[in-house]
Amino acid sequence: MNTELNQILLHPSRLVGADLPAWLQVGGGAGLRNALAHPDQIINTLEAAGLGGMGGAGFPTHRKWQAMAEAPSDNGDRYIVCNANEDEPGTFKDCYLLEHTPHQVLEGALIAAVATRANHVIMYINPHLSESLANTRAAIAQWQQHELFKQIEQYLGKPLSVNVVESSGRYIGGEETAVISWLNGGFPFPQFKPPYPFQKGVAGAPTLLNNTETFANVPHILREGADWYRALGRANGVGTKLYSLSGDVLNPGLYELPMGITLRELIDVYGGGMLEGRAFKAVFTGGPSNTLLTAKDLDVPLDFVSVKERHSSLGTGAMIVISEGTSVVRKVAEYIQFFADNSCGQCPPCKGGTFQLARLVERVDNGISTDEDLRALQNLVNIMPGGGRCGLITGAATVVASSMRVFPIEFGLATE
Ligand code: L3W
Repeated sequence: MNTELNQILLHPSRLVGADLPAWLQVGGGAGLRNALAHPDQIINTLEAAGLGGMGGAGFPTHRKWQAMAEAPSDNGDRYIVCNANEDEPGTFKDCYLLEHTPHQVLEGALIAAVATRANHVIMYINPHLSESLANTRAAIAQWQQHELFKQIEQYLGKPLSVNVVESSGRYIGGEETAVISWLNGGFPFPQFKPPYPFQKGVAGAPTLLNNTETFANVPHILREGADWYRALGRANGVGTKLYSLSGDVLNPGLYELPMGITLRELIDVYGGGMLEGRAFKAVFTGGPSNTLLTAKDLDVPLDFVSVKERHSSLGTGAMIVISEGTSVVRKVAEYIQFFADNSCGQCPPCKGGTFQLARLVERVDNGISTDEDLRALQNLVNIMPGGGRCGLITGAATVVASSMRVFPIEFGLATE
């Protein structure tokens, strides 16, 4: 058996579903107990562990939690939000966690409540994920009957509410300020930052919003310690990462592996290699809104720092592999159409820009693009980045710019 696969979050013994006694038998609850014993040490431990946000940005978790812990609240209310909107192409990890091991996610969110003295926890879940919703609801009810939950309330000096809120099911509803908009009763429109959620979040109160996978790591770090967690990683990575592997590989699927394994190892050892007879061509990273990785990047360690050094991004850990013979233009046309359809429409450069990108890439794919179309595409990808309230516009431009640069012939661009 490969001991590096599914060691922590997806360890088979921990996939117990909504069964709290079973979770407590496999080490569950120990992290929360340690957190309650030394609440002032929680954030330091996360800093020493080097945990980063798993929703795509890799932002240091301890910095976000510290900002939240220090944020004043007018009426004493403070919110934790676990983001399980998960709707981007190629990412399928958060739904798996909530379906198969909801207690570890909830324990992480409860530890966050202790660390930042929050009295509300909201599990924000995509309504399409029916099993995740059902198991999370069942798991919450179980925690609420447990003595550890009462200890948290004693520590806080007030009741702790834990609720599931179904998101709108829209892609854009996963962006953190759009989450806040929805939870405050509006359409999930992203907003300019600052203010960050810790400054003005749900009901105007300080709010800590993390991805589901980020919370799932926390109980283990609090149970086993920061050094243990760091040592699990390779290269610039710490801990483990859930990689959503899809596309032209023999064994697509969800793999928990040391953060920092190479792209080659992920594809060849865990993905079983490329589909028979196919050669590797490129990877869209989740996303898919980043610079493409190509054959020269096969030995890049898949951690936030190393992938950034290649001018791309690890993103959510989604790796969509394509092979020689697969049209990059066709794939890009599909993703850009997705972004155009999902642009919320608040920012004209995004709504118009993604619409034009989709139209032009489709023309390239249909073999009817003109030189003028290609110049328009080039111009758009230059002017669009940063032109909206959220990252959608930048992601869409980045993936087109990158594919034009790496595969100019497929776009009908002359090469030198
Ligand atoms: C405290 C400060 N907190 C920033 C927080 C901020 C946020 C996090 C990351 O991007 C990425 C993007 C997509 N004090 C802070 C602070 N923060 N400064 O840190 O910040 P930012 O702005 O990079 O966050 P973001 O806009 O959430 C996320 C990539 O993820 N992505 C997107 C996935 C989309 C979905 C979806 O919509 N369902 O999952 C995928 O890879 O490209 O790079 O929390 O508040 N001084």
